[in-house]
This record gives sequence, C-alpha cells and structure tokens, in this order.
Amino acid sequence: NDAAGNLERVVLSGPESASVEIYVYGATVTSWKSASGSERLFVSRQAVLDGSKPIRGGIPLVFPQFGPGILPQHGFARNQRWAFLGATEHGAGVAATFELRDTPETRASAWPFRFVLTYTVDLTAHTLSTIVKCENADERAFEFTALMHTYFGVGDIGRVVVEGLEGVAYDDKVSGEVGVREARGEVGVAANEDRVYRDVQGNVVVRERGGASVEVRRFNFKDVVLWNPWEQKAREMGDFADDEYHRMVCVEAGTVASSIALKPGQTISCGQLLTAQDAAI
Ligand code: TA6
Repeated sequence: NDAAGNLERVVLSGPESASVEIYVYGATVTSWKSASGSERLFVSRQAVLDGSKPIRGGIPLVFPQFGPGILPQHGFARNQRWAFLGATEHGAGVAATFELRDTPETRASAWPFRFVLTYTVDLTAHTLSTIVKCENADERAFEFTALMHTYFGVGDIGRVVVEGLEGVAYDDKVSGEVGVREARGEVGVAANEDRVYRDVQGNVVVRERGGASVEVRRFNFKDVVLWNPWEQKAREMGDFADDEYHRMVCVEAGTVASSIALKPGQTISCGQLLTAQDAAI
C-alpha cells in the first residue's frame, strides 16, 4: 500500500523462485522473475512510480491508441488506477486480475466510448502471460489499437538479437521508410531503432548470447514493435538514465498497424505469453 493506505502494487509468488509484481497504476507489471529468480524485465532507476506519469519500464499497457494521435501518446490505460479484482492459484501457478472501465475523463475525451478492460497476469515457473479482454460496453461500435509495451532487461544490448522477424515488412519510424522487408534472421540493435513489424506470423525470441532468452508468443496481436532509444533519446528522457539503453530492449506485442473493431457487446482477448529460458547459449 502507498502512504495514503491505497493498494499500490500486487506481488505474486509462483513456483520455485518465480514472482511477478504489478502496480495498480496502469496495471503495470514492474518485475517478472522466472524460476531461477533472475529478473527478466527492465525498469529505469529513474522511473516515476507515484502515479504522476506512466512507469518507464516493465509492461505498460497501451490502449486505446498506440503512439501519437487524438489522445495523449499511447492512450490512457497506462496512466489510470485499475481495480484489483483478486488473485487465484491454479495447478501450475498463480494469476492476478485487474479491471478498468470508462471514467468521466475518458468519456469526455476524443475516445468517449463505454468499455470494460479485464487484465489477467498469469505466472508459472517459466512463463508470464499478460492478456487483456476488451468489451465494447457502448451502444456504438468502436475501434482501438493496443499493445503490451514490454521492456526486456538485458546484460548488454550488444549481445542481443531478436529472432523470428526474417521476411517481415516493417515501418521504420526513425528513417521514415515504410514496408521495408527484414532480411535478417537475427536482428541486432546498435542505434536508435523504432520499428513496427507488421503481421508477424511466428513467435519472436529475444536472445542474449551467453545469457538468457525469452520467447514472445502473441494472441490476437498481429504486430511486433522493436524499440531502443539509444544515446541521444536516452539523454532526452527525464525518467531514463543516460546509460540505461545498454540494458534494455523493447519488443512489444500489439495490433498497431491496423485497428481492432468491436460492435456493441462484442469482446476480444489479446496478449502475450512470455517463456523464459535460463540456459546460456
Ligand atoms: O515503443 C515505441 C514507442 O512508440 C517509441 O516511439 C517511443 O515513443 C516509445 O514508444 C516510448 O513512448 P513513451 O510515451 O512511453 O515515452
């Protein structure tokens, strides 16, 4: 709980040394340790955790808008307090559920629709799944884009490759090129990268040579965003230390290059299953 006695975060302990921590603010996962006890996610040491701005790290939930647009950048789900509905144990692990509904502010925004988001974070010994169910609770149809803005922690970005993107077309937000065909089976990061890989068919793996790897499996999310701010943008972010770009990479599951449309009463569940391998390569 925070100083005012409000629930601030939920910590779940799973099998072996697995654990997950979720802030009620933004329903933001801020820590995921797999069975070996090693931390898989990155949160900036300058992240703001008091609810005054989105948390810089972990898994911010982007809804109903990815990127800039009619709403503030990345929409409002990541900067609202969600309701914690409870935690349950199941055979292989534990799960926590959070809920966000429209508020007077969101109903007054440029995206005024009634909605219910139900977010389930499920932990087992070697996996973490984050699935959000969106229900159109309005009389009008609506569209949205959504994404899990996952910050993976790495020892050194110079040893990291992202596998599974070969042959996929991407839009490059840095160069402005669109529809570039990825030629590499292993995509490394050695500069500011901000790419939307569209309609990715297989799973992707974030692999660190000589270290751990994490597989990202998507459900009802078509696209994968690859982002690292690198040196200049790292310096420009107040909630990100200058040297931290060496220790993180964002590989983000979402539907952002097209929108998801729901008719009144319709629901859709979207998300990701992260599987950690501890084995060194
Ligand atoms: O992850 C892709 C991206 O859209 C980048 O363009 C960059 O803006 C990043 O998200 C972080 O956005 P934020 O609003 O959290 O600073």
